[in-house]
Amino acid sequence: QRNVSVKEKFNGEIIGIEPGAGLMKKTEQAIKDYGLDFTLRDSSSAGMSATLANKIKNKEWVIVTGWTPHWKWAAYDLKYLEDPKKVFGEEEHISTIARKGLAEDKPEAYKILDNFHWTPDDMQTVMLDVHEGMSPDDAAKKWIAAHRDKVVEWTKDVDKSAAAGKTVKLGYVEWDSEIASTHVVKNVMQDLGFKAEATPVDNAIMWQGVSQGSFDAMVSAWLPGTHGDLYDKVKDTIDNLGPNLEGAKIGLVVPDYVTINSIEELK
Ligand code: PBE
Repeated sequence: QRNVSVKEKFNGEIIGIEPGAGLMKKTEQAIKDYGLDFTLRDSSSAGMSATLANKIKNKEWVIVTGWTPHWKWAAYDLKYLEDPKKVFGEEEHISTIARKGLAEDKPEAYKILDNFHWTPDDMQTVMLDVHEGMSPDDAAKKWIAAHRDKVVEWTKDVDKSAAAGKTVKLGYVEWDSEIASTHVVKNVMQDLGFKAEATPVDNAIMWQGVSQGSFDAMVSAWLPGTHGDLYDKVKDTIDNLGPNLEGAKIGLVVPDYVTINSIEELK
């Protein structure tokens, strides 16, 4: 019997997500830099998760474009493939970005955005509830109710009378992690009386929207690597409020039962 190659075990493919994601560009780069004969499949965050679930059910080999924080780490035994060339970078953080002028126009909204800061565990809790069927708003409300101390920190200097009825437009992409963070911030703002809206868009449009002022802010900037190219394009026309979460990561992810450990072994 013929030995099945590593490439064949994975069907020669890597299961991707939305085409505009930073992770997709980094994966194309990894295919080049490591000289891999693999095809990166466009999908969506939900499609990637569905394929991962199916493959794991059948104990088949699969590679997905993956990241942390994400509920999949709580649901399955998974590992990142080592990346000795560091194409996917090392530790990432998620930053909050506002449009220029927001601090002057809506200082109370700006304060909340500037104070917003939580942990990978916090984010994963909200993501898991959404994964298990809760609506993003309900999962956000549940987290807010259970973490009053943090919310009080974020909102401590906010003058409610100045917030009442003011619109705040948040842009985000429908990645599980950003569905979680954006809905938490939106609900915190709504609880204070803001008319906060969260609009899902493509990654490039999210960055452009904040830079051109059609969005007030976003809490979804993965830096320094994942969105580094998008950030460089607009860094002079936005207001970077700094990290809202540390300890994020991106890379190629496989189930634990896959017996290779490094991207090098895909050759
Ligand atoms: N992600 C989740 C995004 C950023 C947040 C890692 C899928 C991306 O690759 O752009």
